[in-house]
Amino acid sequence: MVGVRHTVAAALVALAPLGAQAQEVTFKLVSAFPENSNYVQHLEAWIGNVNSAGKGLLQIEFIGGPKAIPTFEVGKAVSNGVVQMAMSTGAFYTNLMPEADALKLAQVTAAEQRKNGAYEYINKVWREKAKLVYLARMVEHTPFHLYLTKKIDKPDLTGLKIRVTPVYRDFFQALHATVVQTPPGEVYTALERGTVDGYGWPIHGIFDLKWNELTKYRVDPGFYNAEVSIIVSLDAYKKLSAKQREYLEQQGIALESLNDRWKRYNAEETARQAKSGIQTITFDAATAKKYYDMAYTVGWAAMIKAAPDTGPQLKKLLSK
Ligand code: 173
Repeated sequence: MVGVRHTVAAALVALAPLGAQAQEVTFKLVSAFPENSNYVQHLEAWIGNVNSAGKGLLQIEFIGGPKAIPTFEVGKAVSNGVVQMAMSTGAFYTNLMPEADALKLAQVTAAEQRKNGAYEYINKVWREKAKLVYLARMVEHTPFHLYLTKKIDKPDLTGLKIRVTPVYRDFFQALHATVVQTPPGEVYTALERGTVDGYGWPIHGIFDLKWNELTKYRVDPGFYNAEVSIIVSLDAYKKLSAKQREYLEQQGIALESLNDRWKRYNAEETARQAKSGIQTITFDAATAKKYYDMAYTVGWAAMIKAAPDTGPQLKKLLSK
């Protein structure tokens, strides 16, 4: 009799997480970008919303930026479940799979990606290859630029040392730059010491870490589409109840739906750069087009070479 009661009790305990009484779960989240960046401000506002509406269901605990986990190790930490979530860009976790860096090449919006099968395909690849759930894109509508401390008059970076991440590496190398990879947190020092003569970065955010103090020129046009997203450990995600998963996905969509904000912010940041004395370097129309097209040609060629099995499908789904 005692044995039977024991078995019933054990069965009930085992079933509990599946029922409506699932316990509140707290996910630790790390940022691959420094804490004093606009991205982290935007992130913290979102976490506030998630936590206030998610009482008793799901909470996110922000544990910090690259001081907690170095930028280029964040992807691995989420994949392994050391933390359950991160805000990162794909370029920071190409050590898990080359595909991570493909999202910068998107010419269709995140909203469109949810409709045309791209979001689904990204999730298939992210889950199978990196044990990551790709929850939501929180930065788009944002070109990258080349910023310089020295003037150029044509798109030839011969003799220049440029700070990169995987985002820019192949393109700047194709323009004959010597490339040096650093996380965002090391750009200021690299500029200050003259280790680099310039860097790749989106149109926004150069004031966050004071790089404006050391930047003389921005090269136009911009290229690609800066991507910052929320990724989740697949193992941790699988342990959530259906209700918790649904809540997290809903909150991801809510975050993604704010992305038009970047259009306004980018216009403000462009004006702020001009006001602070950063000069723009432009090329004639034909050269500018060649520069811009080359970014995509080189970017997709490198992606398809590194990921021949998935690169072509990513290209099809993300290109216009
Ligand atoms: O560090 C970087 O320059 C980088 O790769 C990146 C990607 C997306 C947004 C901001 C920076």
